[in-house]
Amino acid sequence: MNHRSLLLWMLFGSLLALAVARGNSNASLTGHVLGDHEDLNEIPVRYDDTELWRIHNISDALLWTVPVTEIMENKFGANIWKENPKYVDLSITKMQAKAARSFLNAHRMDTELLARNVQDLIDEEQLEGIRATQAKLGRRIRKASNDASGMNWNDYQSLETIYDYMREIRAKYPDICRLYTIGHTYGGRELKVLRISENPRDNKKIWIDGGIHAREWISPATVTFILSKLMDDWENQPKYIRELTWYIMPVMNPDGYHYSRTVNRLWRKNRSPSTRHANCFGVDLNRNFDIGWTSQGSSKDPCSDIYRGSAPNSELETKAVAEFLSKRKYNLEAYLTYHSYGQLIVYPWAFKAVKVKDANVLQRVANTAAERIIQKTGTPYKAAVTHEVLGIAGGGSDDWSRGVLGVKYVYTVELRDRGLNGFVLPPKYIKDTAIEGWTVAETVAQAIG
Ligand code: 0X9
Ligand code: ZN
Repeated sequence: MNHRSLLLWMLFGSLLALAVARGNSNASLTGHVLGDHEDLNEIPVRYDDTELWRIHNISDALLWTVPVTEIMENKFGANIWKENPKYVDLSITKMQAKAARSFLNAHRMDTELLARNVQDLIDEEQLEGIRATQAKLGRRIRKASNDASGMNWNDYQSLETIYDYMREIRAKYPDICRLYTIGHTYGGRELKVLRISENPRDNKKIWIDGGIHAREWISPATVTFILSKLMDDWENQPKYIRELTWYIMPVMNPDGYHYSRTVNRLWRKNRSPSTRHANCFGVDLNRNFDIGWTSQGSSKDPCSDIYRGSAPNSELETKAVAEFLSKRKYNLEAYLTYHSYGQLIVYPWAFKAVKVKDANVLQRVANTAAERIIQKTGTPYKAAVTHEVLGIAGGGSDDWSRGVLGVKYVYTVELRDRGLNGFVLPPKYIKDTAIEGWTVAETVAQAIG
């Protein structure tokens, strides 16, 4: 066998091992039976011959009421990655590219090519993760590490590893931890929240979630990292951290997360079926909360990536979180939700073009977080009111926690990057990005005081 084919075989072997590792079914998590549409029957979606574009100057087109994203989605089969008042990022097949480009040119919009082949981004992400994990395994054999869950931040982790890690933390610190199953998903997976508290009755509370959107893998990685930062050295944490009750939910959308890891890397929504369209699945959980639900920025179409659902709280995930938090709104001072991408720290409102009345306080705390991030990792984050930088959208968890529960410090953090890799952020950036997420949590905890 020559050198080249040996390399190819090694690559094939690695990918096979990964497929087995990543496909580790979640059935063992709850003993649930997989639904008939679920991943066991599905062939993984590939993004060969798919480009990543940024479309500039969309504001003129929107003024002329040309619904750019809708047209790109429905007419040219594009997958919208990011939409804001300045630009739209999307992936589109090479086959559709020519027609789409002439449509955009006709409406005076420019396209910038961000990546030539999305599948390459996905493959590189996978390979890098495998290599990093193997390097760690090598070290582990020598060091005989005792972390049972196998949790680490060299690569993105499965739902099973994340849940095992939560159990491990609970087992290590039983006096201050409580692990809740706050509900189940359509696919039967558990919705898990870990509470950390020395005084649950009197402490002020902070809630942190991740993984609302399936493909934003850096989000659960960051939220689990926040958990590790808290717990690895709990006794030596400053008072303003130890005197809070922390609620941590790393994955609000476990069905979507698992689906994104096994079938379609770019999946965004949950996986509940639609009664209207046999072939369309999923609701955008960040459009399903009961605030400004019918406002702009979400869709009535079950096939859309920003489908708002059949009613507010129609989804099991939304309902479980809303019920859990509504019962605990007393002393709830902060609601932090981690997404990607864009490097933004944004605060309400999103459902209307108005700022909350204490916007200056929220802006100040967010600025402090952004300054500290620059000092730590050198990454620029922009702090702003949501509707200004991301456009108007109803049904978001952030607006709901402020508008319905009255939480003061409400932030959505859009983690790295700014579009170079988008959702497919190479694993080598996980740790620094997670430090950035942790810095926001630390700064908000300090502001609560
Ligand atoms: O659109 C979203 O839900 C978030 N952006 S993402 O690209 N991660 O999907 C931003 C959420 C901001 N808040 C609300 N729209 N309420
Ligand atoms: Zn998101």
